[in-house]
Amino acid sequence: MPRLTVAQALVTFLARQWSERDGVRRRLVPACFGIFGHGNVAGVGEALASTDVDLPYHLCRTEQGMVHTAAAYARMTDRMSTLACTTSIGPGATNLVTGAAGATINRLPVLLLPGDIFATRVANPVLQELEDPRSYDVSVTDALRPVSRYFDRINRPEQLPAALLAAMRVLTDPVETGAVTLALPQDVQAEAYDWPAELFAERVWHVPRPRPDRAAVDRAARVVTAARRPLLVAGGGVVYSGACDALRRFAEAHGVPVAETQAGKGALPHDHPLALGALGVSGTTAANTVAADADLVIGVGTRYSDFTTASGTLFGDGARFVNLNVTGFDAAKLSGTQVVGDAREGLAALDAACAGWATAAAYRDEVTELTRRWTAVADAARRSAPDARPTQTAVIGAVNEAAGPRDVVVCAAGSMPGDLHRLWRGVDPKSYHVEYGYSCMGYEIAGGIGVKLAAPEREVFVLVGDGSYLMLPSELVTAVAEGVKLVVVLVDNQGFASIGRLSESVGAQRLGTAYTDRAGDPLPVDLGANAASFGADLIRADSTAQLRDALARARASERTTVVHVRTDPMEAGPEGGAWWDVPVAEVSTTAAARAARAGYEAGRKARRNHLRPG
Ligand SMILES: Cc1ncc(C[n+]2csc(CCOP(=O)(O)OP(=O)(O)O)c2C)c(N)n1
Ligand SMILES: [Mg+2]
Repeated sequence: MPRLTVAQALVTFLARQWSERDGVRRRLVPACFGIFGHGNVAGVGEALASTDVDLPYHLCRTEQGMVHTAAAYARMTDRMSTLACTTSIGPGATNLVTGAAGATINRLPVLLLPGDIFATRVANPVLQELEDPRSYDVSVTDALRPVSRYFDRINRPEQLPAALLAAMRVLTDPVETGAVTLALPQDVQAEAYDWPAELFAERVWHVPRPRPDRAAVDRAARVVTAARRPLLVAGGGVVYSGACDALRRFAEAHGVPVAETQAGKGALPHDHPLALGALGVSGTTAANTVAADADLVIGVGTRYSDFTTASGTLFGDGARFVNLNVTGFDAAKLSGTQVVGDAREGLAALDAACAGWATAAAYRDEVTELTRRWTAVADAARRSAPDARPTQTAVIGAVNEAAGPRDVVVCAAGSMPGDLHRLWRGVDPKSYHVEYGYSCMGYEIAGGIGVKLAAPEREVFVLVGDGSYLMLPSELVTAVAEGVKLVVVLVDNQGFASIGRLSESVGAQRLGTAYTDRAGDPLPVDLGANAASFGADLIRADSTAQLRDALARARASERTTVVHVRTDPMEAGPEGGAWWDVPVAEVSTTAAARAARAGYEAGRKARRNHLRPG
């Protein structure tokens, strides 16, 4: 019966957890990120310092950032591995909420270990305690409940073993995974207990590949083989399941074109004859045209966000849906025929059940022609003259060309995710890492750290807007301190190009979307100098030729390098013509808003119910 504190037991346990799928074993929680305060320094902090186990500690600069880092790490490992995040009580704990929501929405495992107020309550109110007059049972960590897929508060040592097992199960369950929170009252963390030795045995969490029900596959095959204009929508689940080869086999055997969501991008190599590329609001004309006329949508591993369905306007009234998803919750969407199971297993089963069926050559020729037309548009957008200031889409073209096929591009918010979705060309799904479930400004650098830690052999290009940079630049210091090499391309357009454009389209007149002083003049702010002051190497690029040179140097360097490039916020890249539902003021004193409202009402008429029984 080893006698350890709760925190020492926790750390010892975590160092002995493994995940396994397809015979590949890896550490489930190989490292811990954190920031210490009075709520965890004597508990988890002491345990990490004194316990002789393999659980390296990394100091981050913001709690939100470390959750993004953990989520990115999990995404990069196809959810087989994640990082633990330890915080103090109070603001350290609540700083986790945004990252936790992002992880849960993106269905990515992260393990959060916030400190909490005394379980004994003898010292309360402690520094940073909420003090809810209705109940002393409430603490700020309760804010993590709705954004956690498992939440527990360890009020007694005896509660720890069952909570740990439950936490590991949720982290490794593809159906339930997301943020897992174990709130740790600061007195309990330091309390000693005689633990059963079995708690610390090595444990392997087998990540299942649930096979879909035979009858469900047969039902789906009947729907699929009746289709003439099918479209397969590949979501993130295809990538996490390692189903890209199965997807390609299915598409080729049956002549089904494939469009991709943000998380599914790269499921097929960009130059595959059946690859339509990006779908939806951030999609291409090719994918969106095929979607509009599709009589069947086969959604694989997608949650059908509004960006994918163009807020319910993308697919026609006559479209039927077959949804293959590991979660019944997603499979049931749009009233689809449900196939609940692992994407790889499900695609193989559906492939066999559809044997002998294929689309007509004329349909595939249409796909080829639409793709050819979009590619010409994209080619033009990805270029700009060598001595000219690059457009944002030319920045993307330059980064894409500077990056090797296995290098990774990371982005999350602003106008770049849409341009990237449409214009980035990759052959490896792991080379495209755009967080677009939560589209959280500030994810970029922190996420880049997680990507690089999970795949140190790859170069990581973080594309970050000036707005997103200002939200969480501090994680650049973490990258420098931890020796995690990033190439950060800081695309500075002096404000919010994305929201500026959106603001104009809804009649809000770009209010508050440009970084200027009260008089409307440019600010004396130098973000490049800011990055250099954090210890990153800085290269400024004022022309496309300089940008190409800067990217090559940054890639070759061993140090984190920021390439600072200025762009024009009024320049927009080519779009795919899909609608997005952002409700416009129903009454307004301005003509701009009234005109926008008329456009909005016309737009929403195209929304379909998609209630036809699957
Ligand atoms: C944390 C957070 N706050 C607000 C938003 C809403 N939002 C989306 S994009 C954006 C502006 C992003 O600015 P920048 O990074 O400079 O990119 P740009 O739009 O200029 O391309 C804002 C405010 C968000 N996505 N995340
Ligand atoms: Mg900007």
